[in-house]
Amino acid sequence: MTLNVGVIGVGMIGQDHIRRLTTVLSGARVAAVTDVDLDRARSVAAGLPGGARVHESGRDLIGDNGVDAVMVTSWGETHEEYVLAGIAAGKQVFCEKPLATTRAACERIIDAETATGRRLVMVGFMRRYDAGYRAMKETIVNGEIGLPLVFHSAHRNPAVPRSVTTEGVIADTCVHDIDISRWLLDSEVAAAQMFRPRRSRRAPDGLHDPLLLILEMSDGVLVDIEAAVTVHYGYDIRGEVLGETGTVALAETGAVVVKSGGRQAGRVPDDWRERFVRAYDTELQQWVDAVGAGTSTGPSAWDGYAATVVTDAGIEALRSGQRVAVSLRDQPAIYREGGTTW
Ligand code: NAI
Ligand code: ISE
Repeated sequence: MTLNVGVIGVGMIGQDHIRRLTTVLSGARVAAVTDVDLDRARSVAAGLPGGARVHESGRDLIGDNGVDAVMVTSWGETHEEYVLAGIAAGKQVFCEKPLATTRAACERIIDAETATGRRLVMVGFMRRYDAGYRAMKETIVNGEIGLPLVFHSAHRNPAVPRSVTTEGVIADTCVHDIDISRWLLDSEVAAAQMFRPRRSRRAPDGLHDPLLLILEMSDGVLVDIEAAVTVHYGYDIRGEVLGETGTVALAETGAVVVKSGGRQAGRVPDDWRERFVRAYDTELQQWVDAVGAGTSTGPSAWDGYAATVVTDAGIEALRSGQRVAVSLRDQPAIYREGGTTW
């Protein structure tokens, strides 16, 4: 059976996911699209083999009987409305990060999903499907480096639009490092602190870049997250866990290393699309397969909630200059039973 997917928001990642659903993955097709920019939605639909229905709103798309499952790839502030509407319609929803932009919004989603008694939401934390991060996790779980002590995570983007704010970097960029910290270390965040290193002269007005976010995990592990979004040289994701008896780090990602003229060089990816291309493919194939089989998989609404609670704490720490304690509500049973990717 082919899964008919409806896509809300056909900007950069929406179009990239539509490409993979249409030409890379198996078991799904894009049946309908919508966007506040209707011309963009029409043009994307026209480019699909056999076309796709264009809806005037996300709610219309969710109500379309020919849409089996919903993909939310619109701006973060709009996610809550569509995820709640998808849950109300009893449809499986793949929501790009962040699940929602506030703790309260994420809690409303958790309440709505919990009331159905089953998981309907998967959040797009694709790093969990990256071969490098999976090998890191396996190394830690196998005990090869002893207990983890410190995790260094660097998240570097070449450039960002002028509209991006310092707080936006925490909510939109650091959220990936926060999720991967919880997943790799298998523990929750207990407190957050923010530091502002010397500001890059290349940062646009109003943006403090880079930032340093320090997380205290509940088992005492410390995480330092360097977010730098104007590095110019490429998209560079780095990670190393120091353990009691060893260390495990992400390898460089280029296919080859060129040695010439006394120097060696390798490719630095342009952006997240290139760096995580396989991770996005795997993430979405697993979603399609799970939905087709009537089950759920992957990062849950609980994971989305936990990450947003920490980004909220990071933003508060940035404003106050203080250490901010983090606490989560009790975890509902549906998030403790099966359906995980590890
Ligand atoms: P974008 O600005 O390129 O595309 C967003 C699209 O959503 C635009 O076409 C916009 O017109 C549309 N839109 C906005 N509000 C809408 C609404 N209420 N209803 C329908 N359409 C609406 O943004 P981008 O970069 O594609 O990001 C979209 C989402 O995906 C964000 O939540 C972002 O954080 C996430 N994202 C995740 C990535 C990942 O690595 N997992 C990478 C890039 C983005
Ligand atoms: C973007 O929204 C993403 O999610 C990318 O993975 C991240 O690297 C980038 O900083 C965000 O703006």
